[in-house]
Amino acid sequence: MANSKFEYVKLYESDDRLLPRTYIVIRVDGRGFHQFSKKYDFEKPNDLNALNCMNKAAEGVMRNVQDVFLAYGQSDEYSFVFLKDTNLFERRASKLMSTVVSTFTANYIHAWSQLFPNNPLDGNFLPTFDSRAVMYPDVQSLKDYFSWRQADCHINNLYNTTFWTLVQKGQLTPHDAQTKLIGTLSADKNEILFTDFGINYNNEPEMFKKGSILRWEKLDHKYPKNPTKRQLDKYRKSVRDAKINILHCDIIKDEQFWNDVLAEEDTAATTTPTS
Ligand code: DGT
Ligand code: MG
Ligand code: MG
Repeated sequence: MANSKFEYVKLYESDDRLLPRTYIVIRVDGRGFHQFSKKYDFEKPNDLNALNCMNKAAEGVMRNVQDVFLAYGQSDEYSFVFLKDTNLFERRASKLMSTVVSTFTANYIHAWSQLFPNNPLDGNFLPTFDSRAVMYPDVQSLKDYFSWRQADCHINNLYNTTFWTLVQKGQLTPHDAQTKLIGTLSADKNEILFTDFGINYNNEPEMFKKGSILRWEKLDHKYPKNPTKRQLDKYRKSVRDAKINILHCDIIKDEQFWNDVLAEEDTAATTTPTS
């Protein structure tokens, strides 16, 4: 109802456009996944199917939300980075966050039915996720953001692996295992695993130690400027068919990884619509 006397209410909508020429990162995180993982009996400390479910959900976001060029996930969280010059939803934070988190949740539930055919979701205990948007002004802060998340993955996984080994193989109570680990450094935990249980932490699965990185194999599906219906259909088909690679590499130290990713981002950015 254009120009009605009610239209003034639109003035109450706040302008939440994120700053131009910054890397927008949206992180989703499972709500109450401590309880959720108990309810659905996840393996401790890592449940392969649960992590794959997160990866599938993230792939759904990459395919359905344009201009996401990189994603990183661990535990119950996933971070998505947009091309620096994206103009999706005019960079409005609420639109970006709500689209990413709802697309992620829908895909998580869809993937669940395939990965857990014998463990269906209970309508009273469904998975939900929160999301936040953060802007990073330059490549260094973007790299540091990912290093922070990967370091978090490493610290938690080493702790959890040692804790659950003490409980499951060492027959300690959770309380005693926790007490034993107070004040220990990484080297001490590696030593406990190796000396007491013959476990070389280095041989643990890479996905558990490093988390998962999703990357387009090639960014050859750039969003067309002011697309016609035909161009849009072609774009959608190319995104549907494009391959997404999943990596479990070290993104803290690997300069080559960042050189490759950012070279691709640069190429794509020059052809991304800005209006
Ligand atoms: P929040 O995020 O404040 O709503 O609370 P939570 O409970 O989601 O806590 P958060 O996000 O800090 O920690 C993630 C929880 O999810 C943590 O308790 C461990 C659990 N979790 C995630 N992945 C796995 C898994 O593969 N296996 C098991 N057993 N637990 C997992
Ligand atoms: Mg959580
Ligand atoms: Mg979390």
